[in-house]
Amino acid sequence: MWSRRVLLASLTALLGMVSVSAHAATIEITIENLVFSPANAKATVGDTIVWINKDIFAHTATARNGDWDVAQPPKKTVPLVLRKAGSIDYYCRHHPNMKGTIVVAPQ
Ligand SMILES: [Cu+2]
Repeated sequence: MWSRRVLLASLTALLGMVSVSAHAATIEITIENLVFSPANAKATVGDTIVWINKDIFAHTATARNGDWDVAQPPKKTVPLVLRKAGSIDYYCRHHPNMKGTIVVAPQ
């Protein structure tokens, strides 16, 4: 039979796992034919954005407010952990017509 202490320890471990997974989502944004898709994404501080560049061109994901500037080599997947909340407009420095927005909610 399980003692109350063992039961409590198991429950705490279980809750810890649940809260970790609830706070660390990964959001994929594909770059294909010079388009970010989806162009509008929602995330929470601590989440990871993963850009998947399917093009044969180099791109960037450059925040207009200067928060981040992420190089996107051709045919590569590049992650970024979001550290600050806000509505962040970004674009590609090589192709300024490429635009996206990530709305980052506080944790
Ligand atoms: Cu580009």
